[in-house]
Amino acid sequence: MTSRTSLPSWQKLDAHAEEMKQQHMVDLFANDSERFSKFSIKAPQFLFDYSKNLMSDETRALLLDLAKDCDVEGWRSKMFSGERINKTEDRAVLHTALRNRSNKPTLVDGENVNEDVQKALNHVKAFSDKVRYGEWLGYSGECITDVVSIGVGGSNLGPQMVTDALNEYANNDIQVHYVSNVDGTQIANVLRPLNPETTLFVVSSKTFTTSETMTNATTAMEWLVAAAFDKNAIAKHFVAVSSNKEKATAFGIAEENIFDMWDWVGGRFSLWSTIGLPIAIYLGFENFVALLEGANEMDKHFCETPLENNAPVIMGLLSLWNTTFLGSQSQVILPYDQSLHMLPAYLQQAEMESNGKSTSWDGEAIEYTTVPALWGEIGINGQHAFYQYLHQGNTIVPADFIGSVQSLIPVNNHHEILMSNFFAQTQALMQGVTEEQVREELTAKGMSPSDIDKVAPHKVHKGNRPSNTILMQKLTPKALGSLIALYEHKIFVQGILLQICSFDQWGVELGKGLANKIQAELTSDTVSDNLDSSTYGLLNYFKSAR
Ligand code: G6Q
Repeated sequence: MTSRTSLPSWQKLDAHAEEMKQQHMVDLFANDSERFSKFSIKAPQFLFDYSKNLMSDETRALLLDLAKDCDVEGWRSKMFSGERINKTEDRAVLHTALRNRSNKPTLVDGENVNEDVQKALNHVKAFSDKVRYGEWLGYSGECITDVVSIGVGGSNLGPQMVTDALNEYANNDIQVHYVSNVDGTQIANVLRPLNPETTLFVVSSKTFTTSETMTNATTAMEWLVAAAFDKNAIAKHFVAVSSNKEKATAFGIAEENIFDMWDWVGGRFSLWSTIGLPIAIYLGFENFVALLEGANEMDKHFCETPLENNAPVIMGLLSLWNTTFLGSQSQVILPYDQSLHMLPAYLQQAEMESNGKSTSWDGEAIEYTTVPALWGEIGINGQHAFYQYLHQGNTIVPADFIGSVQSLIPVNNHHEILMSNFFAQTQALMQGVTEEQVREELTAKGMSPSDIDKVAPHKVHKGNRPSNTILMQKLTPKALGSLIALYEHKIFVQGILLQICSFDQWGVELGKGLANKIQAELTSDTVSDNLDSSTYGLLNYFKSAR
């Protein structure tokens, strides 16, 4: 395999990065009045401004050369046409087929999957309508008032993030709750106020073997049967979403209550599939479809827009630029929107599980830094906490600021205040505050020169800290669909540039097996002495302190 580092475009970027490290964004803005219009894109559902990055016309041209050298466009066609680009698991990657709104066939091994997708969507519509309109009855003939979605990782984060974000669009006749943690505290707290007669469980697990989910589902079944005094109640209160029908039926879920899923949908890309059932129940099928439509608009933008105006392509390239070439180690996601409070956690999984790897798709060790650690928080809360680090820490953390022109719930002048902070922060991170400015300000306040000498160095902000700004009109199901798809495609582009198989997750699989061995140690009388001394000591302590 030819390493990316041997590409002329990569080598030019390497040398160019050294030059750019000497530049300040303040000068780049001062020398180019067109910078904003040059480095911003009107994408479906939002404006994407990337002008506050340490880049020039030359940087962008070189990055686009790299995208061409890496054949991003060719790989994109392979993904959309159903080629098995998930090489290590030998699978196609077709979450885009789930939101395909055209009749264009999508072929997997020569079979058009559109029909299966439509069938599954019809199933979601019929079932969610029944539950919402009070036609699905529990064992005592009562309508459903609460849905508990049991699942973890990709079978949890997407639906929970979306239902939280779009809460305003629900009519709230039915509440949706989530149980992902095997810590009994969570399920106990969720079940405590609920009435078994009016509670429906959706067990979401692509494999139907994930022990945390199976444990929670078993506890939920016991809770239901203890109240109903009848195992037949399970069929009225349990449905499953899984690609493993056999395991789901063996678990006790009635076959007609199993929603199909396919191996060509990765867990972290699956909210568009039947995994989105809790979304459809909570928000209504029309809103679920609007979410799919928004994502489909982004798919079209990604496929049809030239690379230089293609938002996910530019985002993927900038991530590589900031991380691999300029040396940033982490990236922060800052939504200025209360409803998007789960977005950082969602994107953390999407990006880090996809590209947090150090082996290339040909099985060779990767010699360059791949993706940054992703983290984040609601912007305003972050401002009063970790922004200190963003402004003055001695590592640079590129930031994505996400906000809306219109508030979801306008209250007095809250939105102006919120968004003033939003714009001011991106500006301050870019511009910084020079020592001269600090001295001027303190002098104007009447501070003595000796006091100014003491405090001035602490008030200097170097600036030159990159950020992207994503500005939606308003957080709607369509806009959210488009925003999520933007990040999905950014992650895809990153993977191609880095030569990473973005669609496997061996590090997560490792964790799934590890705990079983320890669980056996916890339930046996003694601890085996072939463990390392730390694990041996900890297990013994835990067992004797119980
Ligand atoms: C996602 C990952 C992982 C997975 C969970 C749950 O891409 O593979 O987060 O979704 O481990 O797996 P199941 O859906 O099989 O229970």
